[in-house]
Amino acid sequence: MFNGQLISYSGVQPSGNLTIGNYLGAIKNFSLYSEKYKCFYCVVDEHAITVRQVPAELRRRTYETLALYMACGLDPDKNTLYVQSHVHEHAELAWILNCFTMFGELSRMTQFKDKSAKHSENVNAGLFTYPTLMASDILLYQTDVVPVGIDQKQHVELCRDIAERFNQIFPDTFTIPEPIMAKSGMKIMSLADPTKKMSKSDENTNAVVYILDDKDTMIRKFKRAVTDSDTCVRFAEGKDGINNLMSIYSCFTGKTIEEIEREFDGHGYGEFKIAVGEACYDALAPVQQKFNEILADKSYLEAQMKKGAEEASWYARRTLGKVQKKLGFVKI
Ligand code: ATP
Ligand code: LTN
Repeated sequence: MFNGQLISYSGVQPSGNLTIGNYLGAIKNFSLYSEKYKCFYCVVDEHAITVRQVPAELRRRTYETLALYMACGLDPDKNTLYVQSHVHEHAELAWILNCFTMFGELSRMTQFKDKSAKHSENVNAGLFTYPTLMASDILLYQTDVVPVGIDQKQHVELCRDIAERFNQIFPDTFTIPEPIMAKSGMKIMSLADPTKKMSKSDENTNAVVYILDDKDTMIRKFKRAVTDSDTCVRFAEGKDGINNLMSIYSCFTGKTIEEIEREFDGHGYGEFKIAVGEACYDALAPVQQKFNEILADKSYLEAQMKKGAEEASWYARRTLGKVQKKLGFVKI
């Protein structure tokens, strides 16, 4: 809450091409809050460098992620859309929060365990303290709700713990945020291994459907999706692959699982997979078209980036100033 206004905040890393997991689990839901909340959606480039990035690609993806926010329906006049490194308060508050976060808490984070196993040659301190930078993002804006996929729930809960700890010592500093997750779509699974989350940094590009994939590519990937030896399209325990495809189809068409089971009664997996690919493309084609238009106008994007950073800075400065004062930092 900021000046009586409810706040929604979230971020996406420009660490790869965005997937339908990012879309269904996060970005698609961002615009649901535009009317009732003051919304901040950030391209978190500082988070992305916890894993090595090629500079030119990071730069390109930062523009692309911002363009994709807009193409997915986030109006820059109604939402504050900006890039994390343009607002230096994020890194400053993160340092302070590091001093209120326990080593044991960070050690328990699943994402840290997964990413340090995946990047064993580069287990850097930033990867370890990643959740305090995320807490800083959220707390700087006195956020009420954080729309995320389920994999980020643990980080938002840690953010709540840090904020409560800080508030106990220095009362009324931070709003305590709530993670909110889409009912379906909060965890889209890999097409190659449906027990694993679909992830934009997966090296197997066949496991992942990107928002910007063309129609043939989408259909080809769904056709190759790992399923089971059953032939009947029904949602059941142990049928991870088919369950995942049914969830994706449900998210893109708005149909319930029961409706989907009825629709494909007597039809095989092959037919169903093609229908999933077509529904996915039909829903994303307008996003792709808008994305290409926005990305073509770099000066427009840069102007929006600047405007977003100025808006965000105003809020961030206020919270950081309050925190510094409470801590006893001398103001000059
Ligand atoms: P990386 O592979 O680089 O870790 P990622 O694909 O996990 O990236 P993030 O930038 O970390 O994506 O996540 C952005 C948002 O998308 C977060 O809210 C996250 O919870 C959500 N998200 C990511 N993957 C999925 C998924 N497979 N299903 C649902 N939501 C997802
Ligand atoms: N950690 C998140 C991205 C992220 C975020 C945030 C999400 C960074 N800062 C603030 C919500 C709120 C991720 O890896 N998906």
